[in-house]
Amino acid sequence: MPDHFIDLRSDTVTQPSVKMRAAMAHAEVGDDVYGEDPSVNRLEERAAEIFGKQAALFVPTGTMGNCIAIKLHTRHGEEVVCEARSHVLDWELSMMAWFCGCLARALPGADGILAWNSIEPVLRPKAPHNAPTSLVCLENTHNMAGGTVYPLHVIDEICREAHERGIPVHMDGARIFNASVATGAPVARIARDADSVMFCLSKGLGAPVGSMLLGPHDAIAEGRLYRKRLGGGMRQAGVLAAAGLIALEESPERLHLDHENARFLAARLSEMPGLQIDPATVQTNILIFDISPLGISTQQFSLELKSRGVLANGVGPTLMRLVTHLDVTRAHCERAADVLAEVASRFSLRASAV
Ligand code: TLP
Repeated sequence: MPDHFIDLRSDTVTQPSVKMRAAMAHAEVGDDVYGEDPSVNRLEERAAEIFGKQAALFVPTGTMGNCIAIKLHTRHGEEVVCEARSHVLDWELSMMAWFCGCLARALPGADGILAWNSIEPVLRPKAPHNAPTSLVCLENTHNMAGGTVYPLHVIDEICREAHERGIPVHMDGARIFNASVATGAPVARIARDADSVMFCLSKGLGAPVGSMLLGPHDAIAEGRLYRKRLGGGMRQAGVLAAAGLIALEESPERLHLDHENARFLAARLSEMPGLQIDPATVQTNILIFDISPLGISTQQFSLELKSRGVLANGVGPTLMRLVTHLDVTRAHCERAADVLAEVASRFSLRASAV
């Protein structure tokens, strides 16, 4: 996208920093399929250390990381409990079914957050008519619920109760560092009891490519084979890992700025005619708001914003999403808010005239 656009479509759109590009240019590399890429090995060791897990696997995307995790924990024909708007269900081209052969048991969670008392009744034992539940997936932060964060005691209870029944828990922690900033708890504490956790280097942390899957040695060794099967054996991937290491070490400490910018935008949006959002629900870097009172589609709303230099996507017929990230400053947010106000006023006037 040309420079003059303020891009709030996702935190995936960030550009690698000058420091990342320099590290990529000078990265020590080897063939990672042979386990010989020193930069990838360093990134995997460092991620495992930060998360307090035995091992880590560098994967090209969060989608691949989640898919490998689900495959590791399940067998064909089994059930996976997940939230009804979760990324593993809605945004990963049904890899849970297509590759893992599993059925999603989708549960609506208030603000995207599941609780043990809603999970327990849908668990299915192995029985003549039942495919057993073999995994619980938690998404933290929850993207489509607006970047919401799991309280620690909720994760702890879900993991404890699931484990008592022999069911593992996978955490889709694509934005777990945002959850860490919001709760003040280290990522190792948040994911402490999860059997596997995936996080993305290429979202708020700002790396150009890559995600990590973490868990026990044996599972990650097997995960390496699934990564290869899925075409994710990336050879001299150290050029990517070098940027990932910088993202991992340096970016978490600036994420609070993205959260402050999201709260600023939410406060402004809540005062605009025809836009519905409760600013108190914005906990991290994602805002979701309803434009139904304007009487236009989210596609049209996006086009109106785009023609004024702001990029934002619809995530449903009446829901829009804004995501703050490291390439969006407070000044950008102020400009974007002015543009949103102009479009909202114009169409709410038109809606009230009809
Ligand atoms: N999310 C993307 C889109 O796919 C919707 C975005 O713009 O937010 N888990 C969660 C919670 C995610 O939000 C995403 C990406 C992924 C997994 C997958 O990561 P990638 O895009 O690397 O496959």
